[in-house]
Amino acid sequence: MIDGSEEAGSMAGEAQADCLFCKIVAGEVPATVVRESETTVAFRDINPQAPTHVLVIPRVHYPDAGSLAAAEPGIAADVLREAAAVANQEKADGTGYRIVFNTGAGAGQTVFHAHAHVLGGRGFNWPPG
Ligand code: D5M
Repeated sequence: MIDGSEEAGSMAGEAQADCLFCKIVAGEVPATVVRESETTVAFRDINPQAPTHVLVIPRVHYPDAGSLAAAEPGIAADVLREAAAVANQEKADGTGYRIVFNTGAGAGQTVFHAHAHVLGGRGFNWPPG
Protein backbone atom coordinates (compact mmCIF):
# COMPACT_ATOMS: atom_id res chain seq x y z
CA MET A 1 0.00 0.00 0.00
CA ILE A 2 1.40 3.38 -0.98
CA ASP A 3 1.10 6.14 1.60
CA GLY A 4 1.32 9.56 -0.02
CA SER A 5 3.01 10.97 3.06
CA GLU A 6 6.02 8.68 2.62
CA GLU A 7 9.17 10.08 1.09
CA ALA A 8 9.48 9.75 -2.67
CA GLY A 9 10.75 6.33 -3.62
CA SER A 10 9.77 4.58 -0.40
CA MET A 11 6.70 2.43 0.19
CA ALA A 12 4.85 1.97 3.45
CA GLY A 13 6.14 -1.16 5.16
CA GLU A 14 9.46 -1.22 3.30
CA ALA A 15 12.76 -1.33 5.19
CA GLN A 16 14.21 2.12 5.80
CA ALA A 17 17.98 2.56 5.35
CA ASP A 18 18.29 4.82 8.40
CA CYS A 19 16.16 2.70 10.77
CA LEU A 20 17.99 0.91 13.61
CA PHE A 21 15.29 -1.74 14.04
CA CYS A 22 15.18 -2.45 10.28
CA LYS A 23 18.92 -3.11 10.60
CA ILE A 24 18.28 -5.55 13.47
CA VAL A 25 15.66 -7.34 11.32
CA ALA A 26 18.23 -7.55 8.50
CA GLY A 27 20.96 -8.85 10.85
CA GLU A 28 23.11 -5.77 10.18
CA VAL A 29 23.04 -4.70 13.86
CA PRO A 30 23.48 -7.40 16.53
CA ALA A 31 20.72 -8.08 19.05
CA THR A 32 19.97 -10.75 21.63
CA VAL A 33 17.03 -12.38 19.89
CA VAL A 34 14.71 -14.42 22.15
CA ARG A 35 11.93 -15.29 19.68
CA GLU A 36 11.26 -14.98 15.97
CA SER A 37 8.20 -15.53 13.82
CA GLU A 38 7.48 -15.09 10.14
CA THR A 39 6.37 -11.50 10.80
CA THR A 40 8.12 -10.47 14.05
CA VAL A 41 11.45 -10.43 15.90
CA ALA A 42 11.77 -10.22 19.71
CA PHE A 43 15.05 -9.16 21.31
CA ARG A 44 16.32 -7.87 24.67
CA ASP A 45 16.24 -4.12 25.22
CA ILE A 46 19.75 -2.65 25.39
CA ASN A 47 18.75 -0.53 28.42
CA PRO A 48 16.53 -2.84 30.49
CA GLN A 49 14.02 -1.26 32.87
CA ALA A 50 12.94 -4.56 34.48
CA PRO A 51 14.35 -8.10 34.89
CA THR A 52 12.45 -8.98 31.70
CA HIS A 53 12.57 -6.22 29.09
CA VAL A 54 12.10 -7.48 25.55
CA LEU A 55 11.10 -5.55 22.43
CA VAL A 56 8.79 -7.21 19.89
CA ILE A 57 8.94 -5.60 16.46
CA PRO A 58 7.31 -6.30 13.10
CA ARG A 59 9.71 -7.18 10.30
CA VAL A 60 7.99 -4.55 8.17
CA HIS A 61 8.66 -0.89 8.85
CA TYR A 62 5.91 1.34 10.23
CA PRO A 63 6.80 4.26 12.46
CA ASP A 64 4.52 3.33 15.36
CA ALA A 65 1.96 0.80 16.57
CA GLY A 66 -1.04 2.78 15.33
CA SER A 67 0.18 3.09 11.75
CA LEU A 68 1.11 -0.63 11.79
CA ALA A 69 -2.36 -1.60 13.03
CA ALA A 70 -4.07 0.60 10.43
CA ALA A 71 -2.09 -0.83 7.51
CA GLU A 72 -1.40 -4.40 8.69
CA PRO A 73 -3.84 -5.42 11.43
CA GLY A 74 -2.81 -9.07 11.18
CA ILE A 75 0.82 -8.23 11.85
CA ALA A 76 -0.19 -5.94 14.72
CA ALA A 77 -2.01 -8.93 16.22
CA ASP A 78 1.13 -11.03 15.67
CA VAL A 79 3.13 -8.47 17.68
CA LEU A 80 0.65 -8.75 20.57
CA ARG A 81 0.59 -12.54 20.46
CA GLU A 82 4.40 -12.69 20.42
CA ALA A 83 4.56 -10.22 23.32
CA ALA A 84 2.38 -12.54 25.40
CA ALA A 85 4.50 -15.51 24.28
CA VAL A 86 7.65 -13.69 25.42
CA ALA A 87 6.10 -13.07 28.84
CA ASN A 88 5.23 -16.76 29.09
CA GLN A 89 8.69 -17.84 27.88
CA GLU A 90 10.35 -15.54 30.44
CA LYS A 91 7.96 -16.78 33.17
CA ALA A 92 6.84 -13.17 33.68
CA ASP A 93 3.16 -13.94 33.23
CA GLY A 94 2.62 -15.48 36.68
CA THR A 95 3.03 -12.22 38.56
CA GLY A 96 1.82 -9.88 35.82
CA TYR A 97 3.62 -8.02 33.08
CA ARG A 98 3.23 -4.89 31.05
CA ILE A 99 3.08 -4.36 27.27
CA VAL A 100 3.90 -0.75 26.36
CA PHE A 101 3.73 1.03 23.00
CA ASN A 102 5.32 4.46 23.41
CA THR A 103 3.85 6.51 20.57
CA GLY A 104 5.35 9.90 19.73
CA ALA A 105 8.33 11.70 21.21
CA GLY A 106 6.15 13.25 23.92
CA ALA A 107 5.34 9.76 25.21
CA GLY A 108 9.00 8.70 25.17
CA GLN A 109 9.26 7.06 21.76
CA THR A 110 12.86 7.27 20.56
CA VAL A 111 12.96 4.61 17.81
CA PHE A 112 10.38 5.21 15.09
CA HIS A 113 9.85 1.60 14.04
CA ALA A 114 6.78 0.10 15.76
CA HIS A 115 7.69 -1.93 18.85
CA ALA A 116 6.09 -3.40 21.94
CA HIS A 117 8.02 -3.28 25.20
CA VAL A 118 7.39 -6.42 27.27
CA LEU A 119 8.29 -5.67 30.89
CA GLY A 120 8.11 -8.16 33.74
CA GLY A 121 9.78 -9.66 36.78
CA ARG A 122 9.01 -6.80 39.15
CA GLY A 123 6.02 -4.80 40.38
CA PHE A 124 4.70 -1.79 38.43
CA ASN A 125 3.03 1.43 39.54
CA TRP A 126 -0.10 3.02 38.14
CA PRO A 127 -0.34 5.61 36.71
CA PRO A 128 2.94 5.14 34.82
CA GLY A 129 5.47 7.94 34.89
O1 D5M B 1 12.04 2.43 22.91
C1 D5M B 1 13.20 2.20 22.19
C2 D5M B 1 13.98 1.19 22.96
O2 D5M B 1 14.97 0.65 22.12
C3 D5M B 1 14.72 1.75 24.19
O3 D5M B 1 14.20 1.13 25.37
C4 D5M B 1 16.16 1.34 23.98
C5 D5M B 1 16.07 0.29 22.93
N1 D5M B 1 17.22 0.15 22.05
C6 D5M B 1 17.86 1.14 21.38
N2 D5M B 1 18.86 0.63 20.64
C7 D5M B 1 18.84 -0.72 20.83
C8 D5M B 1 19.61 -1.82 20.36
N3 D5M B 1 20.63 -1.65 19.50
N4 D5M B 1 19.31 -3.07 20.80
C9 D5M B 1 18.29 -3.25 21.67
N5 D5M B 1 17.52 -2.26 22.15
C10 D5M B 1 17.79 -1.02 21.75
P1 D5M B 1 11.16 3.75 22.76
O4 D5M B 1 9.79 3.30 23.20
O5 D5M B 1 11.23 4.19 21.33
O6 D5M B 1 11.80 4.75 23.69
